[in-house]
This record gives sequence, structure tokens and C-alpha cells, in this order.
Amino acid sequence: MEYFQPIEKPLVLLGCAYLSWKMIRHIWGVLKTFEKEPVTVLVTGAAGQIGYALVPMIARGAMLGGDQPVIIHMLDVASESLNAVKMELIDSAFPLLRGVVATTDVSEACQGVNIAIMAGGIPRREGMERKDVMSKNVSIYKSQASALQQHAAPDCKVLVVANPANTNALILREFAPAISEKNITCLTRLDHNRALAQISEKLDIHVSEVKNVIIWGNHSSTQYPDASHATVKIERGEKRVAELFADDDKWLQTEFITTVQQRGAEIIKVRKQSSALSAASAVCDHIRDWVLGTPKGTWVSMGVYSDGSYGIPPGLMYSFPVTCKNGEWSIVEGLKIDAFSREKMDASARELIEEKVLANSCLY
Ligand SMILES: NC(=O)c1ccc[n+]([C@@H]2O[C@H](COP(=O)([O-])OP(=O)(O)OC[C@H]3O[C@@H](n4cnc5c(N)ncnc54)[C@H](O)[C@@H]3O)[C@@H](O)[C@H]2O)c1
Ligand SMILES: *[C@@H]1O[C@H](CO)[C@@H](O)[C@H](O)[C@H]1NC(C)=O
Ligand SMILES: *[C@@H]1O[C@H](CO)[C@@H](O)[C@H](O)[C@H]1NC(C)=O
Ligand SMILES: CC(=O)N[C@H]1CO[C@H](CO)[C@@H](O)[C@@H]1O
Repeated sequence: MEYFQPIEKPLVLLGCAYLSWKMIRHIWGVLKTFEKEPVTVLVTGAAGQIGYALVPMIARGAMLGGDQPVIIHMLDVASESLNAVKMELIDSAFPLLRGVVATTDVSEACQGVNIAIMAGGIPRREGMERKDVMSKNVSIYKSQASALQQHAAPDCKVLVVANPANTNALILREFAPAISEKNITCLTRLDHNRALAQISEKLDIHVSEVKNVIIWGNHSSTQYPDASHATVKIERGEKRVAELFADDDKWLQTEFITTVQQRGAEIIKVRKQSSALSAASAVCDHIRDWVLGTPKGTWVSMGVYSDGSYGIPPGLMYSFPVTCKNGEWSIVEGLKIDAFSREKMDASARELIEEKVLANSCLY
């Protein structure tokens, strides 16, 4: 016996479809309320220029993604301007920002930190050499390393920005042995981005079409910006950047290198202060790629602990080409190094060894 009259069948089906639709919407609504756990990000020197540009980028999701809530810890010795930054962060009503701590206390700042951006220190001013800055601020990195060691999350990731970035990162590593050396890096992404930008300007193509430049070595003027493996996107596939220059055009071996090396100094000359917004943006790029991974076929430059790759002495913080996956970086292996590159890579390594010795002499 038929339970429903034929006329009722379509109505029942319609009713079922309506109820299913309501249920799917309900489940979707519930799922949307489960969001990710907030990540705690420390910014030292947060009242400084880079800090002021960086914290709103982090709070907007430019570093960890638009679905990742964050808690920002800010450390600085300038307590008044630091509090003002906190007030402005609150006033910005950032949806992803779940908490702000502004403090002059290193231990409080490092408490439970998952990602530490170390930008505190003195900036290089016009005519000031890196080495002058270093001896002054070695001890800051020693004490901040100890605080991270004691109070940060054990799997904390650290990015050192403050100069001399490579050597500060080495000091940090020495005094925070609980943090794996795989999780301590320094910033050369700004130099990497500058190199991409110079090539894009020169060839009059968009910067997103250029990739795989390399910054080798020290951050700043002894670094070696290397375009010999860089490629540009063409209609179907890729072309080596070098192939786009005439054989007798030495731009990639001359002006390109010096322009990238001197760009920081040039900004200081024009702005009377060191680069800040581009540095903050590079910090976000560095952490985003490290945590979320580099796109397939693309590498980036990061200052990392040398494992002896490419003949660079182990135990130095040196900028290498790296790819990142599952929160870990690995050095791109097997690139061919010609004599021109070899000499420049070794020169930067030699200088970093000297700086390491100097830093150690400041320590004890
Ligand atoms: N690696 C790179 O690519 C790169 C690029 C640009 C700048 N930098 C370096 O980044 C650092 C920050 O640059 P900036 O322009 O923001 O400088 P800044 O002087 O504007 O800011 C530095 C901040 O650090 C604070 N500070 C000083 N001692 C501190 C301490 N013990 N603990 C916590 N905070 C402390 C200062 O009060 C200041 O607010 C400088 O060392 C600069 O040379 C690196
Ligand atoms: C580095 O940090 C990540 C989390 O960011 C963690 O999962 C990983 O275990 C750490 N690596 C090491 C070698 O400790
Ligand atoms: C790194 O580069 C800077 C130039 O900005 C230079 O003064 C410094 O000596 C270099 N570092 C080392 C360890 O040589
Ligand atoms: C330990 C040390 O000498 N730190 C110095 C770092 O730079 C700042 C700013 O010039 C100095 O005030 C610190 O004394």
C-alpha cells in the first residue's frame, strides 16, 4: 500500500531537501566557530621603526595568514613609546589580535612565545660601521637569549633582525641551547627582495615573475647577491635571467651586486633613517615562508646555521638558498658554483669568522 498519495511525493522530497540544507548550514556555522589556537609572537625593539611598521602587519595576518589569531608580546626599553604602540594596536580593533603585552621586562616578554622577532638594538646611522654597533650590543643578545631559553615555548622559532644580525643570532644560539639551532635564523630576506626588485626594474617585468636569486653570507655590504641561478617566467616555462642579457653585458656581475649591497646605505642617505617598512615586510615574508612553506620550485634566502654546505665552515650563521616545508628549512643543495661566486662566498665567510671572534671577545 502506498503511504503517500502521488501528489504528496514531490512535497516530501522538497521538505527533505529543505531540512538537509538547514542542517548543512548549521554544521558549517558550528565549524566556523572552531578557530585555530592563537600563536604568540614576540617583537623586541617594538617601539622602534621596524617594530612600528611590523606589529600592524602581524595583527592583520600578513605574517601567519588571515585565519591565524595572534597574541603580540612587545619588548622595548623605551616604555612610553611602547605603551603608545599598544594603545594604537588596541584602537585598530584588529579581528585577529587576541592579546597585547607591552613590557620592559625580558622574562615577561618571552613567556610562552612561539615566534620571536629580535629587532631590538641600535640602528646603524650614516657613516657608522657595523662593527661599532656590534660590540655595544652583544650583551643584550646574551640576556635575551637566556630569557628565551627559560620562558619561551621549547619549539620557539627565532628570527634575528637587529644588526649585526648573523652574529647576534650566533650569540643567541650559544646562550639558548634549549632552542634547536634549526629554529634560530637571521634576516637576509630584505636583501633577497631587493635583488628580485632590481632585476624586475632592469628588465621591466613584474617582480612576481622573477625568482631564485640568492643572497650568500653576511647581511649587508659583504654579502654576495647571486643572480646566476635566477629565472624569469616566460609564456611557457622559465628562462635564466642571465640569458636575457647580452654576452658582453656585465650588469649582473657588477652594478646589480653593488646596488643590492649598498641599498641599505642608500636608504639611510636619503631617508636619514634605516629602512623600516621594507624590513618589516621582509620579516613577514621570512616567517610566512618558514612556517607555511615555500612555493614549489622556489627558494628564498635565510641566514641559517651552516652545516658545511657549499664549503662554508660549519658553525657560522650564513645566508643560504633554502626551501621550507612543514616548518623546517633545508639548504638547496647541488647548485653549481663558478669561480667568480666561490671567491665572493668565501670572502663573506671569512669576514663572518672574524666577526665571530670579535663578538666572542666582547662576551667574556
Ligand atoms: N637584517 C636586516 O635586514 C635589517 C634591516 C633593517 C634594520 N635592521 C636592524 O634592525 C634593528 C632595528 O632597526 P630600527 O630601525 O627599528 O631601529 P630603532 O632604533 O628604530 O629601534 C630599535 C628599538 O630597540 C630598542 N632597544 C634598544 N635596546 C633594547 C633592549 N635591550 N631591549 C629591547 N629593545 C631595545 C630601542 O629602544 C628602539 O625602540 C637595528 O639593529 C637595525 O640595524 C636589520
Ligand atoms: C622547531 O620549531 C617547530 C615549531 O615551530 C617545532 O615543531 C620543531 O620541533 C622545532 N625543531 C626542532 C629541531 O626543535
Ligand atoms: C658584514 O657587512 C658589513 C657591511 O655592512 C661589514 O661592515 C661587516 O664587517 C660585515 N661583517 C663581517 C663579519 O665582516
Ligand atoms: C650592552 C651595550 O653596550 N648595549 C648598548 C646597545 O646600544 C644602546 C643604544 O646605543 C646602548 O644604550 C647600550 O648601552
